Amino acid sequence: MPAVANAGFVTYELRGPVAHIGLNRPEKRNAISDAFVEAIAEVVARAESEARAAVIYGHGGHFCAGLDLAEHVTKSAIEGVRGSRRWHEVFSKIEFGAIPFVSALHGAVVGGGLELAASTHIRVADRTAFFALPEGQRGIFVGGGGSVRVARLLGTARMMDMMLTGRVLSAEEGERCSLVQYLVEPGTAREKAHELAEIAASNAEISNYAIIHALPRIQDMSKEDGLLVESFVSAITATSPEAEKRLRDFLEKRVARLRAPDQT
Ligand code: 1HE
Repeated sequence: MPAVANAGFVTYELRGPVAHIGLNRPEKRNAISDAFVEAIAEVVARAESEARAAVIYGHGGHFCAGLDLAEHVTKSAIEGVRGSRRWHEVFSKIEFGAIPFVSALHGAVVGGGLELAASTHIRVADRTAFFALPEGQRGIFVGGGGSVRVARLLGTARMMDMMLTGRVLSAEEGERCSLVQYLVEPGTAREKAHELAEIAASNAEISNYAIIHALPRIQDMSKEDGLLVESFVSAITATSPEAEKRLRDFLEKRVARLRAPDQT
């Protein structure tokens, strides 16, 4: 039986090498309060210590309605800054931690919910998912890393439109705009996310670490700096004992060959 824990706002379950983190405040559409952020931080740390990949999903009808607006209404500017910086820390632990995270999205993926999803490495949406950044309508601004991460996924022009006009993107539009890498039938996002997380979990740990840490950073570098860093990361991963074993497994025909998707 998998270990299941409930840290208040989240459920936690280990399924083989994959930790499942469930946002669990469905009566408030998984809106993220300060205490909720801390619960996420706790289970993310736990997942990193005992799993090789993780899935984040939402209990109830929606993935996440973003920032808890009721709590935010009473905050001063400096409390807002501190709160936003804490979201940055926790979401950066997801983006730049030790293991790959896959988010399984359905229903509302809005505001801070989209920012959370954007900090994961792979996003799987079912066809009920919709995406919005209603910060303009609420009189606020993104504060969970959206101007950095969501803008990089969508491009500034699309994000500008969503923020200024409150435009809601359907799941299909989200896929077309590169917000999500997978689009699946309703109710199947978590299983698909698990399947992908299991595959990622079977990679060499050093490769996953290099992919998670080097790939996004290289995008922020100049072309020449990026190419140099790539060579070093490539050489370090390729000379690990695990790489040697995996390369031999391929050369000595012990592992399956790649095939076109329709031939598998
Ligand atoms: C909330 C929140 C919330 C729901 N904070 N309480 N996010 C938003 O602007 C999205 C606001 N939420 C919605 O548009 C809708 O609630 C949903 C589309 C997500 C779901 O609709 P629905 O009809 O299923 O639920 P509901 O009736 O609107 O909400 C159920 C309850 O959840 C209700 O509380 P109740 O006490 O009346 O039962 C809602 O008030 C509550 N609820 N969403 C607080 N977000 C780090 S900066 C990030 C900035 C942002 O994230 S801005 C975007 C905020």
